[in-house]
Amino acid sequence: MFGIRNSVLAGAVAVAALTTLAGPTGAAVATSGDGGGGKHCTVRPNQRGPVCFDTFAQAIADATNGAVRLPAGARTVTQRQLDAGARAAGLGANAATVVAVVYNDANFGGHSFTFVKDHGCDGDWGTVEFEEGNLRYFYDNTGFNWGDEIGSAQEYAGCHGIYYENSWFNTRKSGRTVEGAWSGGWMDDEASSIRWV
Ligand SMILES: [Ca+2]
Ligand SMILES: [Ca+2]
Repeated sequence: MFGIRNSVLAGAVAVAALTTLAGPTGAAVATSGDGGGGKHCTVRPNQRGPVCFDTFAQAIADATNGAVRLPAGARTVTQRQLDAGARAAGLGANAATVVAVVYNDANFGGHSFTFVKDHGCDGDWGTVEFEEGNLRYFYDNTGFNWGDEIGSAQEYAGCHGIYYENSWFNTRKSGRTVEGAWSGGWMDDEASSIRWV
């Protein structure tokens, strides 16, 4: 995969729509941000911890090694945008792959966290591709942590999320789950662990 890490890609500020650039060589540029104060984070498989940005567009640019540039105010990304960016950048199947984005508000607002893995899911819900056992471990630059905070979620790369009310996928006692992309409802501010199958 491409070795550019921690690039702050701010080209999206000047882009009115999804733009696919020739390569993932975006230069680091400071931006004015949206006042988010680093509440849009991502973590790639080769990173020890999350990196956070002022805007969701910046987080997606980092998550995709600069391949996907969203409008500065974007709050969501589509699989089509991710695929187009990867194709234009010549990224292969083993490139960083966005598998899910979670938001702390319903309808994809507020803080966001973009989960990036080195491949997608296989379409077999009987096998677990990835899991996060305790969302409380995920912080952003504002001190916010994701335990009992997710309000909506999107999924990508063939992954199907199972969101657990309790940590470590515990469904005993009252522990419940919700599956697939979701927004609001009874799991709002309840999810403590996730598996992607
Ligand atoms: Ca699977
Ligand atoms: Ca919980």
